[in-house]
Amino acid sequence: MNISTKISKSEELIEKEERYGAHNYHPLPVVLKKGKGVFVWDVEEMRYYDFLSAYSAVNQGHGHPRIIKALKDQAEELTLSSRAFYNDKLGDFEEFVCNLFGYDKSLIMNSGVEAVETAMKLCRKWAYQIKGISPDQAKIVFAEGNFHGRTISVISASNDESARKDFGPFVGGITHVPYNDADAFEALLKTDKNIAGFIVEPIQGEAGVVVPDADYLARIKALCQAYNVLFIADEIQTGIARTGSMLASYEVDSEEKSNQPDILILGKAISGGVLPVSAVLANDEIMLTIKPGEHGSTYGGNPLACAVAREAIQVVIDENLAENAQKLGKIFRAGLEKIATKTDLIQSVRGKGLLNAIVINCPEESDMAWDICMKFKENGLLAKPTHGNKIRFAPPLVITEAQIIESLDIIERSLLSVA
Ligand code: IF1
Repeated sequence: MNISTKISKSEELIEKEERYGAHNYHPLPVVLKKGKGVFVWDVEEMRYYDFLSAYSAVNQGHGHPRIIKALKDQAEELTLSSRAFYNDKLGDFEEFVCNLFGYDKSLIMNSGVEAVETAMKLCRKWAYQIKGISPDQAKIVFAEGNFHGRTISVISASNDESARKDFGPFVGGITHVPYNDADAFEALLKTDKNIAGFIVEPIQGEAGVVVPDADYLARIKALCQAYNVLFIADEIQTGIARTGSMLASYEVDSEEKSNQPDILILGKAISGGVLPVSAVLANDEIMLTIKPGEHGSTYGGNPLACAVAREAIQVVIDENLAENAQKLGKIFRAGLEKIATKTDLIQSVRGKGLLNAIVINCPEESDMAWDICMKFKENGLLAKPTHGNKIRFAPPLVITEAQIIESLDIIERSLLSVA
């Protein structure tokens, strides 16, 4: 027998990535080749429920026919113009997102971290040109435990050692306050006149789905207004219906838009997991501080991205995915709570809409959460541990009630079999 026939296709492909790819990830050992709706298939044709949704980028489900059609149609016409010229899709998309989210202007980029970086640059421009902070003195506040991406400037705002170690020196003008502590933020504002903005996730994703107090964002917004500081929400992970409403920070279709950030950052699901598209939204006073030639990106605002993202957001609206996430999220958390009564493995259940997590009853360094995810995989469901002992559950928002029930059954069987 030929020795190579003993190695599965998955093993072969995993070895290849190991051999030729940088070792900057530690993936679960499953090699995916196809996705449709809430399901993905590996190269051995095994089908799984996708409970990661590419970190909440695939809210509309894999291979959504309308988004794929938009991709194909636009690919036949024009994919990239650069911003040296106008293209016929950018203005339509900008108008659409400005009207939907309630801002004067939008700035379209590619990856999420680029949008965060854009927001930081905007915040600094505004600080010097409008607020009147002395040159190079502006500070941006971040919450402890944040995750906003991987560039040097953005990891400068991280306090996660694994994201920072040996990547210094870091960018200055950054200060921290504890998450979900408006008093600490107020104390800082009282003592430091050079604070320009506060960048915060409405729910902390990477930290293991940390949901703040119900009045937290309202207090942050009020403090920002009182001290003339920009309230900047990173909704890259929480936005686009994930947590049961279009955005986690404010109701986009209400008149008041209470808690509306001064700068809104979007990414991931605005393109339904098809290609990287991100967006920063703000009113003129802020956005027009950046002038021609001062910021941009070759692919930012390309017509392919705009056509895809326009359709991907419309799908979320037309299919009532926010409502579905809210309704099924409640059923899902209730199901997890019920499972928690049958095993000691679940320490707590938390989340909002279809962004949820369980905290496993073990130390952060333990392999338990990983072993549980391997068991989920064996039983046909994919999820990934975060921060050691937490497992995030974030299926595509097109999931049905029957599929949620079946997924809960897989989760229960898996947990009871490792217990
Ligand atoms: C990875 C977590 C999720 C984000 C928020 C900006 C970005 C992200 C709130 C940057 C990205 C990702 C990237 C992914 C892991 C991940 C993640 F586990 F780290 F927390 F989603 F849950 N702001 N989140 O969550 O966006 O530049 O990646 O497009 O592989 O690092 P990006």
